Amino acid sequence: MTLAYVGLGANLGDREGTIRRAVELLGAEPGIEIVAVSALRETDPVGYADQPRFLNGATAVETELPPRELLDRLLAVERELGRVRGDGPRDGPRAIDLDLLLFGDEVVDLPGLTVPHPRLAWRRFALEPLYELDPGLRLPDGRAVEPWGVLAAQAQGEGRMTGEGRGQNDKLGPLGEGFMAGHGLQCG
Ligand code: PH2
Ligand code: MG
Ligand code: MG
Repeated sequence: MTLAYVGLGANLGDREGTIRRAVELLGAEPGIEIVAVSALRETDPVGYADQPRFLNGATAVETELPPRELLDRLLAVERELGRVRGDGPRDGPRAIDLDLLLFGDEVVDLPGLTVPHPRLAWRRFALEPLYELDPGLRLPDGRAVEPWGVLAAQAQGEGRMTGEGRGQNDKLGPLGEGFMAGHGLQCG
């Protein structure tokens, strides 16, 4: 069994209703058990600004499935709830978005599936609910999942525009004390 974390997001239609339904459907899948669901919060769109505000959260799931199959289940639930891929801009509006953020302490690098999620460390809307679910949570490389690192990154001008995880920043999140210390900042 693996404890995995799935990011929950929506910015079209009945956002909360769709997210709640997604968690229900996920928990009804064989081999997936919902352990906890974070609070849902309103967040400003990141990456593609000209769209409605999101509702974001995260859920912790226990699963027997390998990561690829868990991802397939996430995509199936997205489809069942009306998500159509391939239309609209990248990072644009969506009725439901289920992202595999963490899969135990495994590092996964497969075509179409990178875990930890490559942009996790830059996304406060994903880090905050993870931190809420487990303030002691760590990435496979040992860094703590602490949302305030992102704030520091944005203050350094590395956030929204260039730090969204594209290119050079893909594997370099601003997480944790190491980052904070490296930027002359203190946690707390
Ligand atoms: N998801 C994106 C792009 N931008 N911004 C917020 N606030 N929340 C999201 O879930 C989100 C986003 C791509 O999946
Ligand atoms: Mg997403
Ligand atoms: Mg997604």
